Amino acid sequence: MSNEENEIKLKLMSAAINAEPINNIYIKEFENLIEKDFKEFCNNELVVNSANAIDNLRHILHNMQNIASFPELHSKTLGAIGGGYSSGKSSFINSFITDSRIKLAEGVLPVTAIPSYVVAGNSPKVNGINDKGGIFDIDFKLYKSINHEFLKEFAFDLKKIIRYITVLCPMKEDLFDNICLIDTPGYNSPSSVSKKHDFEIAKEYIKDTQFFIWIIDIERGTIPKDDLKFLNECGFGENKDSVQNRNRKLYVVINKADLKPQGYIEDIIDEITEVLDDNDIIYEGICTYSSRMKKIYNFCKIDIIDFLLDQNVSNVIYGTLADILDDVFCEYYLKINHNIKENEKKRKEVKAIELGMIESGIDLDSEAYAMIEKGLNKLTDHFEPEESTENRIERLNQIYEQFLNCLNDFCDEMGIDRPITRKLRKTFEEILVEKEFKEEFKKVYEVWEEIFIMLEEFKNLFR
Ligand SMILES: Nc1nc2c(ncn2[C@@H]2O[C@H](COP(=O)(O)OP(=O)(O)OP(=O)(O)O)[C@@H](O)[C@H]2O)c(=O)[nH]1
Ligand SMILES: [Mg+2]
Repeated sequence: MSNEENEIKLKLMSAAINAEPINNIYIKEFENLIEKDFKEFCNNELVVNSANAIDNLRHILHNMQNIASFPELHSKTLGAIGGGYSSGKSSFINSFITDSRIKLAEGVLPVTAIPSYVVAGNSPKVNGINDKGGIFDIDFKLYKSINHEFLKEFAFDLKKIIRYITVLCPMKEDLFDNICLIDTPGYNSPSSVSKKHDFEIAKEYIKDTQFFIWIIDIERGTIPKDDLKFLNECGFGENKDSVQNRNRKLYVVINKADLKPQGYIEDIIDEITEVLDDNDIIYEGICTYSSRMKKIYNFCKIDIIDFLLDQNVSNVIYGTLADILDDVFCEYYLKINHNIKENEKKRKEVKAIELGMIESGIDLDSEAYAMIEKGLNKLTDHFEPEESTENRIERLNQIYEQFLNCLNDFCDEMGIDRPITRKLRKTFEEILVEKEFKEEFKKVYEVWEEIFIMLEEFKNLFR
């Protein structure tokens, strides 16, 4: 290694280690609310699995940290690019970047080691975000060479310190002004420790995304079994409920089509479509593409450009985060009410037993009756509320409001749009009614969509 190379590496390492997180009072406040106030609240309310609730609140916090580190991302629709290693994920993104100075690292050996969040912007900029949420500059030239091999030369695992990289660069405008593409490491990189671990990491990347583009190398001749397994685990197959799949859309790209003759390209798209259908994978479209030639060869359903155009709408992040918050506290609201009603029901049942005994003509002065009555009274006490319903709901309202105000203040400071209705806090009843309405609407919409597809197929039959 030359002296110059050594120096570059040292510089990167110290920048990555020393970058301090953005100091944002609302992020600190939100963290404190989780770690102190909410944990205390959970000690009083045991009706809900608090571990899940805390995970969801931390998920909001994590999003707030991401927004603060890279504000250009906050209103974007997130799309992850996934697929086997060397299938051409990074090259696929490169094919849309219009400034030759910026390029994601590509290569035949496993390359992408740290995920990159790529957003369109006129002045190119590459930043690394470390494990504390601190930001540091990365030189364009250096960025091109950050791959598995490069990272191996460090004495420790730099991947654990650099959480992700953000890339601002000129891209095809009409397609990407509202999109952020995430370049992920292959889910099956041969240099990795364990396949299961890779699967889990890759799944984490798609957790917050609205769409997913799956890249297959045309040279594989089909869609590999592991790809199908992965897509299924991500909720695109029959196994829809396994991972939260908030209406995420899937598009499949068969890459490197420039390497094959036209006849082969036509056959392979039919073959892969058939396998996807046989495995009940739900996808919006599939195409054969060459990242090298920047060319679409053929497609099924819609082509990749139209798919990207459909995704290119601004994403209201506030709504997504506020919905998660609502879900956490609505669950408490429902469970507290359920718990109160259940106890009331049990008290009535105990009373009914007592009345039944009296009606049966039991000797009220007998020792047996006295014993049973004592037992029943104890049972009634057991179901007696220790605290009034009003108190419990009031405490719930208070902590919910603290979280919501903190999130609102944070969004205002970051310039994130908030729908006007959210400025007035809704009651839990209103939130629940709204949720029910949304679910009903979704069901009706799905039926309409099915009818529409059937009509299209019917029309095609007579063409
Ligand atoms: N001929 C041809 N080669 C391609 C195309 N796309 C990518 N490649 C090549 O395939 C190899 C892998 O491409 P990458 O973009 O690094 O693949 P990746 O999926 O990002 O790989 P990992 O990050 O290692 O998982 C590189 O050598 C690319 O030059 C294409 O459309 N045509
Ligand atoms: Mg890559």
